[in-house]
Amino acid sequence: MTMDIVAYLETKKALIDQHLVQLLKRMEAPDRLKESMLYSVEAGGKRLRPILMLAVVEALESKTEYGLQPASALELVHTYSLIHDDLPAMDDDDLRRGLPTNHKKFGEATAILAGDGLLTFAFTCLSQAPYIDAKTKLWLIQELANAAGPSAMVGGQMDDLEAEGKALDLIALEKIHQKKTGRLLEFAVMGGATIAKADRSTKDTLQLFARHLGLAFQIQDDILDIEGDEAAIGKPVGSDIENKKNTYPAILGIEGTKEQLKAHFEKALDALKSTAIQHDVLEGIAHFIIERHY
Ligand code: GRG
Repeated sequence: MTMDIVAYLETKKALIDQHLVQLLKRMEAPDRLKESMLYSVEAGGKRLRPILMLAVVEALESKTEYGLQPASALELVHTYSLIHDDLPAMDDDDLRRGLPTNHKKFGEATAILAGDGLLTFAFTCLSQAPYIDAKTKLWLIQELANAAGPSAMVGGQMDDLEAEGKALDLIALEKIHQKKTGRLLEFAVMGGATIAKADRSTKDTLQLFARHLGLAFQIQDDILDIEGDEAAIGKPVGSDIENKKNTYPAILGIEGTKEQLKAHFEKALDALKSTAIQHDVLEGIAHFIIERHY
């Protein structure tokens, strides 16, 4: 990974962080709810999804600012999913991003409302996104709702809960991940392509890139659970296995998992390189995703 991509990620993260805080500070809400929503948004995170959206907008030679509000809306949805995923009724986690989880800090009721608030406010932000024409806005609203909703992220979470303790095969596991985490990453890429008004064939190729990248992201997440730095990812190493979760290493072993990671990464890059678009930054982000330690 070159220093250039590290600098790119830092610059874009700062831009998104600033925009997110500005949106939330201007939002009308009871003080405690706002504080709780801001707590999780300001707790950090890599901002991979919004950065990916901005990188696609830029790779297609459109303007960064066109993507900023939709990218922020996407991060709000992601943050809501983390708050709810950490709740006692779900993963029951005490730490997230190295800090106490939202419910540990504010209590369960406020954490549930903070998640609800972030999810709904994301759509307020999207509907008010500047520079975006009405047709594109409608597409973004529909697709973000689909990617986050019962047929994708929320449905994938349900499938995952129901699969706990059962032995899944690779196809079933991939299907869950595609729904649970893949579709939101795919929205980052396809949202960026739609904002930048990419043609059909570029969109189709970018979709292939996004699907392989999404699986590579999830596989790396599973590898980090086994090999990762506990302090950096904020959950005990190996906790997914102890909790009888279905993971790539549980099905394929660690070496098989690494082979799958490589295969999806290479397919993602092949797709990217087959388009005529500027691919250096997107390639750098793909490298970051599979080489990350947190
Ligand atoms: C709606 C309750 C509910 C859940 C949706 C996406 C999801 C299901 C839950 C998130 C929990 C989780 C740990 C999923 C595994 C992969 C993942 C999404 C990791 C976190 O994403 P990163 O690495 O996190 O982008 P940061 O902190 O950088 O934003």
